[in-house]
Amino acid sequence: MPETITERGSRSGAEAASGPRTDPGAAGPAPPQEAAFEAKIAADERIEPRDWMPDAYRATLVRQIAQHAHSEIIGMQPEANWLTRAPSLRRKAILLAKVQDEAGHGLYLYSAAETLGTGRDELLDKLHAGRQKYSSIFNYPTLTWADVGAIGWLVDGAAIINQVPLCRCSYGPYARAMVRICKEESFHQRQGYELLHTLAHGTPEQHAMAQDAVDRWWWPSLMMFGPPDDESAHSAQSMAWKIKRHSNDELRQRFVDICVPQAEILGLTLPDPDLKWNEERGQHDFGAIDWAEFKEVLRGNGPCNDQRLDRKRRAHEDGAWVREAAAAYAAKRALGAAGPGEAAA
Ligand code: FAQ
Repeated sequence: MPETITERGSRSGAEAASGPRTDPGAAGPAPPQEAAFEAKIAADERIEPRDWMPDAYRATLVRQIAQHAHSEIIGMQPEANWLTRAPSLRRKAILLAKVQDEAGHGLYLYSAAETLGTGRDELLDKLHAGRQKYSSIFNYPTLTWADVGAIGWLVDGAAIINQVPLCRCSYGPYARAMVRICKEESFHQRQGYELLHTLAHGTPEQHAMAQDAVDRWWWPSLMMFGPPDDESAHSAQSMAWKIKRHSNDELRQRFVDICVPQAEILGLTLPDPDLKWNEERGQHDFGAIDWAEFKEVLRGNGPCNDQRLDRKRRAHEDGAWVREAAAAYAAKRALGAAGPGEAAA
């Protein structure tokens, strides 16, 4: 359990108003602690769990961190689908390590959410009830072995672009968790790229399999960055609070610009006839994203939404005995620690 956070960002005790409110949803005069909070944000200092923070800042972090944690855990499923069918012992060992890393990322992130006073059980209950989101990308199927490569190259690649700036997030525990996560994501991206490179330079059938995987994962990867800026409900406030450092469209553009030369080296084509270098902008233009598809996936109607959540719920139920055993063991140890002569084994 996290330590109790005694001083919540409640506005009920607000007395002294000083300066404009930075929390647009907040009513009434600013509480005295708000100025200190804003000064820290302005000075690029970290907000830590015991610091006062506005309720909306806390809620935004819990929402984003929970969605992020759930994505890491649900994101284990598409690749785990290929663990028993990896083409060699080496590939299997690499994939096992990667899938286990994703589980670790989920755990760091649930811990970061706990520092905000929200327990892991509560977040998991919300996920299982369909009341919290996870990334749209994990609702697509992994049809061939090449999909493991495409996920590493594109999905982990997109995750890195999105998450490196989160290492500078204003909330300390989230920012610190992201440092290690990003290092591991870099290895994941490299393994996907190397896998795809091997296939793309193999037999014509292997090349075709790699191309097919890239054709299917390219557009959903662009959707990972979230809705366009003019439809992004949270971006403006999250950027003002320095939770997000860049807008969804900025990061999406950065991803496209990085992928184009990498695709050339792979010898694969990105499935977008409108993709071309724009000399004036110094960036690539790219085609229209199918936002109707994105919205459908978010509504639960993607190709694998039901399967992913069913499997997650089942795994949670199947693991109940582990949680019970761990709790019983912890209670036994606590009892042992409480009095002499009690066995702690
Ligand atoms: N999928 O106002 P915005 C990974 C929702 S980890 C589903 O722009 P925001 C590692 C958004 O929640 C991948 N929902 O929101 C890995 C909001 O809904 P709400 C996950 C999405 O928060 C690799 C609404 O749309 N990464 O891949 C998506 O400012 C391989 C409005 O959107 C993170 O979570 C989406 N793609 O910006 C694991 C990174 N996009 O809450 C295994 C941290 C948006 O109002 C294998 N998160 N929504 O109901 C972020 O950076 C941000 O939360 C964004 C969205 C950029 C995702």
